Amino acid sequence: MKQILVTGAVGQIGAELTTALRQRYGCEKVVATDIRMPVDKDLRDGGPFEFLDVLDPNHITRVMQIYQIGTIYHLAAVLSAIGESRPNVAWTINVNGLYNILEAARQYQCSLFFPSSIGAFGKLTPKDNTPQDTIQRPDTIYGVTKVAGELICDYYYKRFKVDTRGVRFPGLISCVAEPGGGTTDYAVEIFYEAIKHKKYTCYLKADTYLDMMYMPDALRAMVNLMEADGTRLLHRNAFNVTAMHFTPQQLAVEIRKHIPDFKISYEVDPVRQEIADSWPNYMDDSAARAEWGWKPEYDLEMMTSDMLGKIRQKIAVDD
Ligand code: AKB
Repeated sequence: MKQILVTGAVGQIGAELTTALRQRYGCEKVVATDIRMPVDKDLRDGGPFEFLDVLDPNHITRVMQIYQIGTIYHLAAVLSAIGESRPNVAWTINVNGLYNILEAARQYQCSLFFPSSIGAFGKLTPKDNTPQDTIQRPDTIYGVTKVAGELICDYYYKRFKVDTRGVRFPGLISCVAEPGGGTTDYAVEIFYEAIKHKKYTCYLKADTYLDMMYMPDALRAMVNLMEADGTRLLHRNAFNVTAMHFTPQQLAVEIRKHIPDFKISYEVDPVRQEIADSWPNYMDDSAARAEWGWKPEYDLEMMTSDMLGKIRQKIAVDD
């Protein structure tokens, strides 16, 4: 088996995916890369780590020449809310970075995983049971880059036979690396604040529905899709995948089952609220279920209980 390259390995998804891939395929098989050095010792020393700026094709070529890369998980990206404050950076990293990685995948005959997002939808998209194939007119630069990414991945498969695959992730909830600059980040922050201060001020309105997924399910989604029989894939890229959908108010009710005096208040951030209002309430992920057997394990109840337990342990160790 050839090696696996992970870009953005220090980010929210990358940190956990790198560990999961090393456990599954062996430490030396997984080359973690980022423009930031990992603070986490296991991530830094648990297998090869390379400094890699996806905007520099020479960097990418150097890493491809050192290692025998067969699969790339391209996770280096700017999220939705930060994208709105720095649209040029979002475009450059999300589009040019992906293009450079696709070119490397073409030249070195690698398969490629690219994460799209619920951000690829917009106000004109049906909000409930959002179909796999539907209107995509996003209003954010992040969404524009994700639609462009979905299309160029399809193009590289059709034109150059690069084995591109991907999903549209909902908000991801995890307790290892924190997200940064996303619209769905509240669903992670709330747990830390609930444990530390028993209160949380949410920047989205109480009744804002969004799709969400717990990180263990997201990791399985990526690995299962990349290991799936390619002949069964009709869509290949941008599969809708989801595990649960809830509002901030509903999440607070669930947390209160464990921390009865937890209080939530609301101070709406208009930028993030507008982004959230343009995204689906919940997606139809039947194509992913039919084509490669997608099935989530964690619902709201299981995720909440697991998050609270793990964050309590983490805080106790840090103290
Ligand atoms: C964000 O909020 O920007 C991301 C996403 C849903 O793509 N978590």
